[in-house]
Amino acid sequence: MALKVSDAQEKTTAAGRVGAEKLVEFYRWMVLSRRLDDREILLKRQQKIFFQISGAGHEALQVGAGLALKPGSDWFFPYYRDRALCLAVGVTPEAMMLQAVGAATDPASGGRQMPMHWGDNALNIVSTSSSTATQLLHAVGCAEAGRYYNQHPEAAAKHIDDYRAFGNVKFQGDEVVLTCVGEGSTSQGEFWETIGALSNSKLPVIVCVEDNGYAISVPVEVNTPGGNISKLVASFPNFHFAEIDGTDPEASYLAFQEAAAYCRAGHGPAFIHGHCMRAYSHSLSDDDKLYRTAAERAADALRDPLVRMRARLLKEKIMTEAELDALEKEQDRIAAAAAEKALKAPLPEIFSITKHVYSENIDPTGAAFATEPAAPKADADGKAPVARTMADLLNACLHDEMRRDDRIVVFGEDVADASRPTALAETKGKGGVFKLTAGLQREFGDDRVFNTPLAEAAILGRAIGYAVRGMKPVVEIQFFDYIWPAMHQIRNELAVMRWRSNGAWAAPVVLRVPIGGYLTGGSIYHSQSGESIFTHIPGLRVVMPSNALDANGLLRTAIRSDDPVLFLEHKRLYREPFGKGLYPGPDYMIPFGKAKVVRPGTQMTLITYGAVVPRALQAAETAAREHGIDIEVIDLRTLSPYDWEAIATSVRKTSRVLVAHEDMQSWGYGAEIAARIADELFEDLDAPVRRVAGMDTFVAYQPLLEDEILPQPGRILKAILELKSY
Ligand SMILES: Cc1ncc(C[n+]2csc(CCOP(=O)(O)OP(=O)(O)O)c2C)c(N)n1
Ligand SMILES: [Mg+2]
Repeated sequence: MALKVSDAQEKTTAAGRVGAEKLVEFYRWMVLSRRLDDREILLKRQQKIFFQISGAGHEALQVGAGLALKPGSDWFFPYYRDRALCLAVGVTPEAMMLQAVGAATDPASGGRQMPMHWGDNALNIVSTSSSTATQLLHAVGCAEAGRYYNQHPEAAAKHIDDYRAFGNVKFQGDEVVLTCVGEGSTSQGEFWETIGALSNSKLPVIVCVEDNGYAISVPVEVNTPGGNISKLVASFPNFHFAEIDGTDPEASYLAFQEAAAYCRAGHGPAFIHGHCMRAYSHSLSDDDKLYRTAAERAADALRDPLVRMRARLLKEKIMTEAELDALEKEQDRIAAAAAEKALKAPLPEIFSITKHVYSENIDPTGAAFATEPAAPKADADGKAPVARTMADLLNACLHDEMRRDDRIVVFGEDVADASRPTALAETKGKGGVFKLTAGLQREFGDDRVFNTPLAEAAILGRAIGYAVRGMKPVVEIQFFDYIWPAMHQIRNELAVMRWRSNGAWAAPVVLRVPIGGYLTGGSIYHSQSGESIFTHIPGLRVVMPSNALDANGLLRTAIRSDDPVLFLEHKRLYREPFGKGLYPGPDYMIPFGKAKVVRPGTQMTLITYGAVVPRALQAAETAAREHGIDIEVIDLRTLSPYDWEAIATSVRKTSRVLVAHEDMQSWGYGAEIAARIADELFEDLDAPVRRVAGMDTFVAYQPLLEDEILPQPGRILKAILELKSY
């Protein structure tokens, strides 16, 4: 659209630092943004859309940002108010309205997300959630991935035999990542984790705080000690800082230009704090008269960026009243036309609901992931190959896969051999508290294997940022007991990224987590289980091997597949003689959802996984030896998906079922299995489905207590005998 600049422009001497034409362009985008909000508000009142939140009052800051950056080349992790930003970088009014009505053709989410939840592949706008501040960490990972691709362009090549066959990797030498957040959400730990990570790594990320003075009804001084976020962040090294009037589009534009230049030059990140205002309430579900005084609201209204910009264009004789009216009318027409079109768009089909929960491209349960172990090789000195522990074969898998795939990066707490170069040269190196990542940094370098700050949400958030750009982060949470700070990222971001973006974005991260008890002294904070909390999350694969060979094959499947995987490694099994295996070569894979019958039997089915597998086998052997009961023991190996066929086949044969697991019984993993057996195999059962599980408590330090709390072979045997006599 050609810009309409009045002849009056000739007469002005004060068209600002950017020229009259730019000022008019700013105003045009600002008005379009406001008119789209107003149109949505109308539609909401007519009950034609179902939610409305506006960007009113933030337009100047956002237009300045959008026009200063490079659409399709720079990357964007916006906030839910960022309508004007997204318009300025290329999202169409129609696309916005399609989301508001929840149309099938909504390009950001296919009708799955509320309006103002952005996402556009071509424009590098990564799918937005409603969780405030999670997006900041994604921006960090995204910038890290960009830096990595620029230093290793060969890593971007497509490969047909794994997840790299899908998705286009793009990167530009001078790209900048913009992420925005409200001032209230700077209270989140993820904000501070972001500032710390950016400062450390000097990444080209602009963090924009859109400060409208309120977080719903909570004023800024409650969230920000002293009331000014700029003052609080000022001591972080390497940043370019700017605190600006975010109701002035010109000041905003210039500030973003300056920040982008600083980032592109490789000096480090930038922080822009824009003071804007809220022209309307927080959302259409809020009424700010309930918590703001009339005087305050009146004073704020004077700072409305549209009112101020209109006055300026008139005062500086850049546009006449009639020209302004015409411009506004035209934007209103565009908004109305977009709404009209969107209201006629097709709605999503019911059958589409489950699409994109998991990858549509790669099925990790498929035959392509069933390979045979390679024939064992003798050692270099001719000695017969020795069986190796789960820890060894997991470490071997990581080495093999990192050699094969240069998109893999490994990070977490203590996972590097040594962060300091002199220490790396002069010491053996750490390589993880359980040594699972030992030697990876030494072989693959600091940009592929590195320690992170002690911040679990940041590990996950950064991994998501890497993964949306086609990288394969294989990250570690040091102990399952400390996964909880990352839970928000796992539940609301990692698992849902593909579904909420209707398949446009995905985050196939592999998350390795040591889990479980039986440690003698592990106590509450080093012995937790809790897998059922994660199997309850759609979009996430959950794996829990019981032996070295399975661990090796399943980790490889996790890495080569296209879904996020929670890979649970039982600490007690890491170095256990039980379950040692021969190295199966660099291509051994086990499909997900394929259980293993670890002891065939005819009289009872015992379903289990993880560290209960050896305990269940022990109980089964005693049952056979001392009581003549022939038990079939099934190791599920993967918990989501799980092998229903294997369960059903066994239960049809034995008619008696016991489910055993270490995690607590109530609402536990076994409850779902038991319920489904009762539901679908009722006719085949001769007895109720029984469970043996951890007590409904925590794991205690004193071994006497731990032994009682966790299921032991004796308790499993007792349940077997009870069930047999039922
Ligand atoms: C993690 C999280 N907690 C709470 C909410 C509910 N919520 C939505 S917006 C909001 C206030 C955000 O305030 P601010 O960051 O200042 O942004 P603004 O809405 O003012 O633009 C809250 C509490 C949420 N979406 N996410
Ligand atoms: Mg706010």
